[in-house]
Amino acid sequence: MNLETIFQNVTEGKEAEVKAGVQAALSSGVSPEEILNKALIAAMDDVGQRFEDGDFFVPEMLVAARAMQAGLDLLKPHLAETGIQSAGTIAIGTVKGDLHDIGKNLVGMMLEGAGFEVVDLGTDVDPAKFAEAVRNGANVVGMSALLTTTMGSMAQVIEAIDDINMRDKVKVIIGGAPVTQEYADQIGADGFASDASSAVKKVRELLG
Ligand code: B1M
Repeated sequence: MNLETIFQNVTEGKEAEVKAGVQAALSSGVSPEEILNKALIAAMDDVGQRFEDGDFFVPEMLVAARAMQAGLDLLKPHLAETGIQSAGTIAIGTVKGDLHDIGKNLVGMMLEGAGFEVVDLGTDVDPAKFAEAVRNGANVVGMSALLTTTMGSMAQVIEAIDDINMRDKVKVIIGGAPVTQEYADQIGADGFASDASSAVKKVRELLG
């Protein structure tokens, strides 16, 4: 099974075929990173483009997302490095109003693989819930937003952490397609990452 076939099956939302394709690619020695970037992520970019062009609608995006997540689940153990001691606790979530979770799951998976303890707060997460996670001992808060309309909630999370006087106890990292370093600077986040592996690097850097 080649990467183009996996790509095609993700865009068509064929979950079982995606699983079989990822499994076959892994068995034939294709690296997990290559499967992730050239087949799964590339396919979701294509789906997004088709949605923008009006060729795809929400149901098509949804089945493609499910197919991608199924492939991602199979890659998870292969993306994870093993035997590293927990280097800190990261509470990660998709901000209020936003249901996109594939990128957030991928970042969480990579952080877990890099030896961090990850507390997944889910999607549509209220600012108070992020603040509560800080009170419960998280060293890092990670926020994901995929919509320009939900990005603003990131600033509210930082405010909520400020309100419980714990801003100096935690590092805040943000990401997601519409998010930029400039936006991170603007709202006073400690870091921004454009993809999952840079997120791992950034968290390591922030925790020294
Ligand atoms: Co939505 N959607 N969607 N969608 N969707 C986008 C984001 C969109 C860009 C599509 C488009 O128009 N081209 C557009 C947003 C436009 C905008 O605001 N600028 C959009 C829209 C409009 C919508 C709805 C409003 C559609 C509607 O209902 N009319 C609606 C909103 C629902 C809501 O959230 N309230 C909606 C719904 C959905 C589905 C539910 C159908 C589905 C999500 C399913 C799911 O996640 N379980 C969906 C999907 C699949 C997409 C696209 C096609 C793919 C997103 C994705 O999973 N990418 C997307 C188009 C696109 O992005 N190309 C689109 C793959 C993933 C690995 O990448 O999430 O970017 P990404 O994560 C990356 C980086 O961004 C980064 O690392 C990840 C790995 O490299 N990153 C971080 C992410 N989080 C990070 C956190 C970090 C660090 C890095 O630190 C903590």
